[in-house]
Amino acid sequence: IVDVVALGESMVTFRPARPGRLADVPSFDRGIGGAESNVLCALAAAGHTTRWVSRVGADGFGDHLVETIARHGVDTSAVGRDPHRPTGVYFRTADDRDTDAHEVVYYRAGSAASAMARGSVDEDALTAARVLHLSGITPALSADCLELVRHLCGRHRDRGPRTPVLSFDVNHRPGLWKDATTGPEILLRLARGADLVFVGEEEAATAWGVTGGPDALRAALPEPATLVVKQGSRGATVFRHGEDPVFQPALHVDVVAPVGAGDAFAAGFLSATLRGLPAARRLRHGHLMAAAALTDPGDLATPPARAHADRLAALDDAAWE
Ligand code: KDG
Repeated sequence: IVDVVALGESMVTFRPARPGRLADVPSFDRGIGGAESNVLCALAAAGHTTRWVSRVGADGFGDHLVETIARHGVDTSAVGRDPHRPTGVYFRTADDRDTDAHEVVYYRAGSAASAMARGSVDEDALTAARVLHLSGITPALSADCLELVRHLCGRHRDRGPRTPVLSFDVNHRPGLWKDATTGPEILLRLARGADLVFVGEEEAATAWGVTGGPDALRAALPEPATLVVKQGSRGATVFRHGEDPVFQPALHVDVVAPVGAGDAFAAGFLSATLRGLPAARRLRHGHLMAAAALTDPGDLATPPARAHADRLAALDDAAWE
């Protein structure tokens, strides 16, 4: 079995070669994106065994995704090819710190991955792992994807505690849900059934109207054995059953592009969890991976190697305040 398996859609991404409105930019740099494969690539860089389960089109973009993700050290043998549907792609503005002007345009409706369903993905490949990582993006892709995610969570729960551990990043993408209420309700129910949940404070306020900080979020989500509340540039708090919450400040960096930072954070936290490190170290490894992503323009940054991350995580508190 591998350390972490993840199911999700990945896309070829096109980022304008210079800042400005999509309407004005004539050329784009190609990259890859996809929350779950981003997590796996960062985990592979940290020395973990990983597997990506997905579907792509039988086209050049599908080839590029599979080849690139495999080159990061992720097992892609359970990725299916769909001869009838394309690989998803998306475009976004280069400077997404200006949120008013930020544009994200998806071409993923009807994609190969959006047709993932029970029967078209290898379920054995999804369960032979220590951790199964899912995100709230997949259930937004189609009714079949929603049913598949519900099935994986349900099947998982029937088995009692719990192999693989079910890790769930809420990843609320309002633009992917048909209306403003269904998505958040589904995400809340899925999060309640997971063992380990990642959610952003702002994300929770937008999706669920939960304000009032990490304690209020824990009150709204008491079920997961581990709840990680990301508090933007301030830091993150982890709640674990039977233990006091632990807050850990984030590193201060000059943000180039926030996209992919949540995925990187999840990878760092999962890596340190798999290694049995204490809660504060798990958060620090999350912050270190996130810092690498925040200072890189693409969706997928090169994370620090494990030994390097360990040295940085071991710096004393003064370096982290
Ligand atoms: O988490 C970063 C992702 O948003 C990006 O890589 C693309 O998975 C993606 C999505 O669906 O938004």
